[in-house]
Amino acid sequence: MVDISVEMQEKYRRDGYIRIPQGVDAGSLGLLSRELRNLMVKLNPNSAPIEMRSTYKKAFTQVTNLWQKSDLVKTFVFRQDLAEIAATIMGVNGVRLYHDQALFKEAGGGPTPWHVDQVYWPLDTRNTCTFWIPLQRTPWEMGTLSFARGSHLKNGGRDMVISDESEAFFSEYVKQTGFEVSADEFELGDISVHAGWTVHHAGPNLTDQAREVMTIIYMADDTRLLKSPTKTQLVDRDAFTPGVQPGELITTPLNPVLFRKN
Ligand SMILES: O=C(O)CCC(=O)C(=O)O
Repeated sequence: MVDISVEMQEKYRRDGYIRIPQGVDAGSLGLLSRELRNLMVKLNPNSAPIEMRSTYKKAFTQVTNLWQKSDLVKTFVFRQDLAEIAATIMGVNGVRLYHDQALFKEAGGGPTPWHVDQVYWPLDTRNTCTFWIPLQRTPWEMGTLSFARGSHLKNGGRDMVISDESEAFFSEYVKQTGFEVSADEFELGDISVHAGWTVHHAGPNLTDQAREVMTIIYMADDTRLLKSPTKTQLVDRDAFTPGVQPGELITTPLNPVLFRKN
């Protein structure tokens, strides 16, 4: 595992996000990229031309739990070194997989509206994080992520799903609250990590090349299902933690432990 200093751990917990330079060997991303492209051609749910799509579907093509479709993807998603980084920066004993997803923002793709991820997740913990792993060098104009620094520690907008309304609400909220907004660019091998409640967005893809990203979403290994999940969260429950009842520990075969300290 790459070295994650105490300063990096503190920064993640204070800011709600961190970029890990060269967190993964660029070599393994080449093979992953080729595999994901093939899978995305087969599984792409966005058949409509971009101008006919909703704001959500203009932002990216999303396919989840690709580890179940390919051994190569499974080997990547189950990497213990990445899971150990997740446990280290969150300061937990171990992590389970919540799910993976590929997020491809095609050439000319729209912005990803400001939002928080955890509004969708029926998870009774603050210890969740997304590893956002670009599969090419990703400059600002391809649609990088930006984060509102420290927003995971405040409660604004926690009932808003990704939409034109979330974009309008959070743009104003970020300005009014005075959050600093990050603007990192990514070399191949860099990893972005953000917490489930961190307010973030991504720009449009202004280039003529797709912005390909693989994500892995981790949760602390002792995570329970919320006692009163919302309707939106129940959709995620059925997809990613099937059969788990409110208040129960999440231990389904879709949520294996990927790292645990001895
Ligand atoms: O890749 C994007 O455009 C958005 C990604 C995102 O919001 C996330 O991974 O939480």
